[in-house]
Amino acid sequence: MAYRVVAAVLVAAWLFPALAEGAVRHYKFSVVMKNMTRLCATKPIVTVNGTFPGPPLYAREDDTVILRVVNHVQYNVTIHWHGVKQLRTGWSDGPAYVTQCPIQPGQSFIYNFTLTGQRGTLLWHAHISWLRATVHGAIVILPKLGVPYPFPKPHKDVIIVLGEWWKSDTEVVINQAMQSGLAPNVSDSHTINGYPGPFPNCTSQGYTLHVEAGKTYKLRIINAAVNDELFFKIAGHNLTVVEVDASYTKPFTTDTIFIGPGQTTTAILTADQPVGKYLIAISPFMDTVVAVDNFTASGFLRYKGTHAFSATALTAMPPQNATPVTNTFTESLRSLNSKQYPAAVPLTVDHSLLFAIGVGINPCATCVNGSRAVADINNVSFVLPTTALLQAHYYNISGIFTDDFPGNPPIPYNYTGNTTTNFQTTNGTKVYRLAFNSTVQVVLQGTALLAPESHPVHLHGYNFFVVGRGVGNYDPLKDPKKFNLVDPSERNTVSVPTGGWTAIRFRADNPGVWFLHCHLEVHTTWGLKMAFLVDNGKEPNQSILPPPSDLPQC
Ligand SMILES: *[C@@H]1O[C@H](CO)[C@@H](O)[C@H](O)[C@H]1NC(C)=O
Ligand SMILES: *[C@@H]1O[C@H](CO)[C@@H](O)[C@H](O)[C@H]1NC(C)=O
Ligand SMILES: *[C@@H]1O[C@H](CO)[C@@H](O)[C@H](O)[C@H]1NC(C)=O
Ligand SMILES: *[C@@H]1O[C@H](CO)[C@@H](O)[C@H](O)[C@H]1NC(C)=O
Ligand SMILES: *[C@@H]1O[C@H](CO)[C@@H](O)[C@H](O)[C@H]1NC(C)=O
Ligand SMILES: *[C@@H]1O[C@H](CO)[C@@H](O)[C@H](O)[C@H]1NC(C)=O
Ligand SMILES: *[C@@H]1O[C@H](CO)[C@@H](O)[C@H](O)[C@H]1NC(C)=O
Ligand SMILES: *[C@@H]1O[C@H](CO)[C@@H](O)[C@H](O)[C@H]1NC(C)=O
Ligand SMILES: *[C@@H]1O[C@H](CO)[C@@H](O)[C@H](O)[C@H]1NC(C)=O
Ligand SMILES: *[C@@H]1O[C@H](CO)[C@@H](O)[C@H](O)[C@H]1NC(C)=O
Ligand SMILES: *[C@@H]1O[C@H](CO)[C@@H](O)[C@H](O)[C@H]1NC(C)=O
Ligand SMILES: *[C@@H]1O[C@H](CO)[C@@H](O)[C@H](O)[C@H]1NC(C)=O
Ligand SMILES: [Cu+2]
Repeated sequence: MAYRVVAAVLVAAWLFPALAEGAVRHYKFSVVMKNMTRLCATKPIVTVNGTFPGPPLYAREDDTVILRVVNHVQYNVTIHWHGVKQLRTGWSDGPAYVTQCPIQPGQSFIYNFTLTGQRGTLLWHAHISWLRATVHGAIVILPKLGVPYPFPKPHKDVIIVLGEWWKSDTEVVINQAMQSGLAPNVSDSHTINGYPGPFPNCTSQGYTLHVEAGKTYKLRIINAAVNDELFFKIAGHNLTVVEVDASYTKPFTTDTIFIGPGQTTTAILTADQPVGKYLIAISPFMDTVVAVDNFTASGFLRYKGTHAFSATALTAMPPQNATPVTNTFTESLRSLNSKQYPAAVPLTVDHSLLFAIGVGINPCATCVNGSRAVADINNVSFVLPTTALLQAHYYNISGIFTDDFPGNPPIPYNYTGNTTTNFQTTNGTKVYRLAFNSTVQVVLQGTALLAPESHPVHLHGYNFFVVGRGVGNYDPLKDPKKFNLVDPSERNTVSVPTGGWTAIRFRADNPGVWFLHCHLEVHTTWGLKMAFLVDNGKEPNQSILPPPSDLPQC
């Protein structure tokens, strides 16, 4: 296995020697307020360059991106390049108070990173408070020049960004919830490339995808929603999934895409149906009692030559609680694992961790019910520091964090049972320390305290392999026997099933401080987050680079 990996790398280097060095791409993102009308109401929103979704970022594998963010709004801002591995460039990762202090009003910061070993679709988004609701956009990583896709090249590339829209200001929504201790209001609609489609009592625009019969389209589908896992469907058409989270997959065909916040799915659409108009729709997945925005956003797939008044072919969305649809989709995902793109799954494990993840309740004298909703990993509700963790680590500043994050729940219990104890969590700013190049397995175990819920968990700085998943409690004796260590899906965000578990593996070969958190923003806000601190290796090219001179200070 190891020999095959080395051989493939050597062959690639021999075939494409002149292309090892990428180009430099310069970008500027201006963060500005913009009045935007949706659902027949207008409000000012934070944007990049005045657009919603924001501008796409295009680059090739091996390119270096030099991207200057200028903050013209009254909020602190940071931007995260979601899924970009940031090898040794943690300073450019973006989560506020983890890898950097915020870019304050009137300030700017240059993000500087190289796209290594990844190709496909990712997303960028603000990573502070709830600004990512409107500050997000696509990242498209094209293959190196001359390197083909491992599938027939489609006629056209199409970016499809899914989002969520609140009529209220989203900063007010989350601030209100943090004061009351209650769950934040759900959004008023979902959006497809910024548009909700028909809305009750509002003639609202919908997104239209124009196609020509006989042609193929590469849909780069991105879930940039704040709190909702979504189903995506196009009436009358199947989709062939070829890549998720900028990793090629074995192609498989489905009529429904299941996609969590922070995830991306690239799928090929063939315009093989009679000329006409077909509904594109997204609806939420929620298989427990938690409130969710139940609005189905819609748009059209429109063939060239469609008559102006032709009827739209409709489609039935899966029921909101369609767990089997999510299982079928998730279990169909496999790494391509070809000679050129091998799946480097760690076969041994240096750190075997069990993270119990869920929501709880803590007392709060000033809150509406005398208590507040919280979320945690292994009973720790993570509290962000006031200096970035990476700076504290790099400059050896003590008192900012401790490196005693628990690798297991402090008191084992029936995680998916109906226990009524253990609701309370502790506060902490704790990291889990890893030696350079050690291998890690994390079993993400959903808990059923309050309500069990599906959590799309995101790791910064790495892709991981999803080696196993199941319902109920993880069984450390039986379940590893069923792990897929050959071609498991490789990604940066995985949906842990409601009342179940997911096992991931990665090799800690990127030094720095790397955030791990639920990508439902409400749970992140409540504390379902932690960080890995990965020490430098011994070789000079195994150390984090020095911080950029314009790194914002707290
Ligand atoms: C954003 O706007 C600035 C001008 O304010 C412009 O220089 C820059 O090229 C724009 N960026 C993109 C990605 O369109
Ligand atoms: C939004 O519209 C309001 C009311 O017309 C106006 O006062 C405000 O300046 C506008 N904001 C922006 C960013 O254009
Ligand atoms: C980007 O980072 C590289 C080192 O990784 C450095 O050589 C280069 O000067 C940086 N560019 C800018 C514009 O900061
Ligand atoms: C949230 O919903 C409650 C109840 O409907 C409402 O009173 C409140 O104004 C809403 N908050 C925001 C920020 O929209
Ligand atoms: C739509 O408008 C009608 C008539 O004004 C009203 O009765 C109905 O409650 C409205 N529906 C919604 C969802 O606002
Ligand atoms: C979609 O795929 C399913 C299962 O392979 C097949 O039964 C169906 O006919 C396909 N539909 C279209 C429109 O190609
Ligand atoms: C969506 O939720 C609202 C409020 O809970 C409810 O009144 C409405 O019937 C729901 N709509 C659908 C389509 O389920
Ligand atoms: C955990 O609780 C569930 C639900 O009550 C129950 O079905 C299961 O048997 C329990 N597991 C253990 C190990 O006690
Ligand atoms: C937990 O579930 C068991 C079996 O379903 C039931 O007998 C018991 O009453 C439940 N306990 C609580 C606290 O709901
Ligand atoms: C935990 O941290 C939160 C801030 O994130 C704070 O409001 C709360 O008082 C803290 N609780 C305790 C027990 O320290
Ligand atoms: C990491 O460890 C693996 C397995 O021991 C080894 O093959 C690899 O060369 C190491 N990588 C680095 C960068 O040290
Ligand atoms: C912006 O960030 C700075 C540095 O962390 C902090 O002192 C300030 O309070 C923040 N401002 C707001 C409005 O949160
Ligand atoms: Cu969550």
